Amino acid sequence: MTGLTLYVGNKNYSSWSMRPWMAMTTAGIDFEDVVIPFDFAAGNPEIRAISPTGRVPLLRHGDLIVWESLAIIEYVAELYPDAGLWPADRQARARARSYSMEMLSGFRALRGACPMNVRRPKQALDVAADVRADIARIEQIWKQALAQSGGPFLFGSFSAADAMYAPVVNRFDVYDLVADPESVGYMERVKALPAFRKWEAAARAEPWVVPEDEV
Ligand SMILES: N[C@@H](CCC(=O)N[C@@H](CS)C(=O)NCC(=O)O)C(=O)O
Repeated sequence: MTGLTLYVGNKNYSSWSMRPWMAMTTAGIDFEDVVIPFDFAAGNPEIRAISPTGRVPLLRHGDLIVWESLAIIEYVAELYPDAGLWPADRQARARARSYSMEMLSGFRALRGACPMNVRRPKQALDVAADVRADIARIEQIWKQALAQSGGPFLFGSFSAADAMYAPVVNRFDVYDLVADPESVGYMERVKALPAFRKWEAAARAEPWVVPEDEV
């Protein structure tokens, strides 16, 4: 056991939790996975008790706690430098971080209109122009990265950048938002990853329904 515990929210809805979970699982890093469901009406006192922001994901390593999805990924990448969480090439690594930061700080229209909802039956959603603009930028990112690396993932082999976009794969899929064969092909490769399938199976088995996230 590595002594790492990752606290995550509902696997059906918690897109921020999915990111470090996917990165660590796909990199083969052993960790304890603790689900603390959130509840939009009341908040969950269990989350507030452990997290300075009242949010998950949160990583515990001995006395240390690390919060914010990307900070968790960075910490784990430092702990396991050979796990390949970031691309080995410095320029590729810088681009992977730029794309990851774009995800962390942007795409608010898409995130607001189309919450991650793993078990949502696929049904097309009419979306506004600002959501379309977010979708177009993400497809551009994927296209550029795949062209430069040659695929199959954004930087060749699976990296933290793919983990940061994994919840978008669910959104594009269940709200039927993209048709470009390159985007769809990338999404199929992400969806086929054992880690993605494991997260999906756990999400489907959850009893909790968050009405605000059911669009
Ligand atoms: N910027 C944060 C966002 C974390 C976040 O918003 N987490 C949501 C779940 S996806 C949460 O904990 N919500 C708690 C609540 O709504 O009670 C990160 O990247 O980790």
